[in-house]
Amino acid sequence: MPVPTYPLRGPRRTVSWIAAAALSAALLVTGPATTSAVGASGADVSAAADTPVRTNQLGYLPDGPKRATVVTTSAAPLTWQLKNAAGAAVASGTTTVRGTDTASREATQLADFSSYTGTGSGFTLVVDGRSSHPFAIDAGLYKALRSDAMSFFYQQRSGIAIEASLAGAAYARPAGHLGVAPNKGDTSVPCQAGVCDYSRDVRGGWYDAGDQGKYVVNGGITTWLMVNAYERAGRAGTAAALGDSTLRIPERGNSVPDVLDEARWELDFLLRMQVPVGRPLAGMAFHKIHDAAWTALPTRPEQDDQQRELHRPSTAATLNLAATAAQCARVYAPYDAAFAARCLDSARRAWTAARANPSMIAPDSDGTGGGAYGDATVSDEFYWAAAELYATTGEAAYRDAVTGSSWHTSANAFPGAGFGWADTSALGRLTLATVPTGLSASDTARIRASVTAAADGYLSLMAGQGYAVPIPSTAYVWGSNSLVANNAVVMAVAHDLTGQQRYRAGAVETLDYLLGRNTLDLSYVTGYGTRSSQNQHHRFWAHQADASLPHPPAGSLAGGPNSGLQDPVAEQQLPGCAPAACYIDDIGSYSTNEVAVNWNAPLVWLAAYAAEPSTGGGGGGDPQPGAGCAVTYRVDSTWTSGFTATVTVRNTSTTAVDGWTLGWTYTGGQRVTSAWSATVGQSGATVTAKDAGWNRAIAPGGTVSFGFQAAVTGANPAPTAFTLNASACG
Ligand code: 9MR
Ligand code: 9MR
Repeated sequence: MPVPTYPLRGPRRTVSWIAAAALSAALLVTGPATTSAVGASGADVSAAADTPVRTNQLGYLPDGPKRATVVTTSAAPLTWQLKNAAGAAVASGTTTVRGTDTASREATQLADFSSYTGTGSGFTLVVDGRSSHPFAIDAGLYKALRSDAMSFFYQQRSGIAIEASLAGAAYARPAGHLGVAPNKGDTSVPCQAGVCDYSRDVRGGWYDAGDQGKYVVNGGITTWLMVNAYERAGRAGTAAALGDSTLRIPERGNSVPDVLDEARWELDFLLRMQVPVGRPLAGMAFHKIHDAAWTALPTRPEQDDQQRELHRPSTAATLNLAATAAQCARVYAPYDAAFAARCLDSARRAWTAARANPSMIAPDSDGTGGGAYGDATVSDEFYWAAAELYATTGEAAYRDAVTGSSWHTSANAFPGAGFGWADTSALGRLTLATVPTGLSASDTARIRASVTAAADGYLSLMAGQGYAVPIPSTAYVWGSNSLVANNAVVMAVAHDLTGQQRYRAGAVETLDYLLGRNTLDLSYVTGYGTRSSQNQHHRFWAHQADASLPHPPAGSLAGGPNSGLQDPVAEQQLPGCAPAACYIDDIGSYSTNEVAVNWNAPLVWLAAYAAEPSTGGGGGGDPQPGAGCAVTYRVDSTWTSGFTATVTVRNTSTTAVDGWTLGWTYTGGQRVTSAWSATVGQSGATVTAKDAGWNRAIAPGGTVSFGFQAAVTGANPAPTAFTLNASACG
């Protein structure tokens, strides 16, 4: 539903949300696919850091945090200068000494130039005579990444030719694993000996990573994140940016949001992985399908001649299917009711089968020819699946499974290191926090508070580090970049729930780390930044191993530093590395430098989030003399007897606001019951919201948001007018 924006006074009309969203959708696809030669700048990314002034190499959002880390032996603060493309200083200040950073073992200082809100490209930050890489300050910074990070999924598709017109000539390839020799899959795949005596058509889906295995467990979290990005955008009023014809995929123009088309490629595969009715263990999901033996590097998908095999069903895979199929039933219903019904039927059968077979554990030892994805603890997967089934159906049996799970009240539902394919309780929590359910208001409030508490934990982790990374120094494990990104997703949801800018700042600042503000002075996203990863472990994007093959396409996220050094290249090249430095951009280092669907998925989520206007409500633009203020009123979630909403006040004048009171009238009998970030009172139908003190100031062009919960019976009409008592707003 579009978010209405109400201009309060002054000649300037605020851009309506629909127009702004349509504009960003139109800008998303800009002709031919991005095929820009990765590393064409000639930058030698194998070298150590180029500059001690570490920034997000892509750049910064005008209204976002703008911080850089400076590595220096100086014990005293240093002067920083922000220079524009012409080399003129446009801002300056003094760094803050941070001391030694545990994860990188570097002495760091912090330069904060957040107060600069000018825009352009070619900015540099200069400290102590050293210059950062050039970067942009631009509200549209993340639009291309949103589209490229999604294209990664299209290009990972199994069972379909990758078209030059969509991916670029270098990335085109014939379909892999459609039963055409030398492929021995995936249209009729037998089980491993002793598992089943029939074959299944398990074509489609995405290849997991640099290998061409397809794993239900990892497909689950990946699909969930992608579909969640769309469901979340619907609440934020920004879904159009992920709508039809926004991506470079074959389904453009079919009237279904492109992000859902892409996710459906995997969902169709996940449904095929379910043991059919009438067979032993019907309803369970096979854990995975992959080659009998590891293929060599490189191996193009269509040239893989290994036998493909189904591995035994597991409880974890079955619950991943139940969770994502239940989410599918909810989110796809408006676009394809029959598909949604199929998803729900599959989800229910999976749930029932998992309950009947609760301890079919996939072992860590099953790692020949494909990854193991072993997971001995499945209570968190039960919780996640129950949450999705409950949010979709509202049925008591699923509610009881939610409230009866130890994960419903556990303080560890958001793991300190970050959620991941084996730790899925957070996914259940995020759904229950954001999708209206019949849980009591107090239970919902408690779940929401657990999201913001987790986000506050990540913020404090960031504050304690030289590079503001939301993971502890002990969490640089295989795929650490995905833990970093997943924690940023939690902060972004906390922002959605509360409107509090510090959470948005945390999520956005986390992108700085991934895009170059780190000890290696390296962007882990191919093609983004002056120095970026380009030799990730992949059997087709294997340019480093075979010059006739391409590098990974722009928008591919490397797994990131892994202090475990779990491959021969890392073992040989990185002994003694500081945790955050245990990374090498070498195709052989699969434990630090692979790509994977579950790692690119939170990148998609975050890029979509960071690409949208910060209020989620359009408007914005430069402040105009004589203009007043604008108010955005947004209902975030509704349930039978209540709702929560976020109200944003934007100062569109050129004078700072110091203290504000906002009023409106309800026509539907709504009663505000609690509020955050403002003092809200109600007398009859009239509601009055006063700043909370700490947020009394609104800079020119700036915004302040507050939220509240209210009771309602029946219709919930939004207020049609606001009165604002604030100096600059007249
Ligand atoms: O190449 C594989 C990579 O995609 C996986 O992530 C990794 C871990 O499961 O294993 C891979 O590497 C194998 C390599 O290609 C050949 N030697 C055995 C390796 C598995 O231990
Ligand atoms: O992401 C997985 C990581 O958590 C594990 O530690 C690692 C070793 O088991 O495997 C990772 O997943 C790989 C999978 O096994 C095979 N395809 C590539 C995945 C990413 O490296």
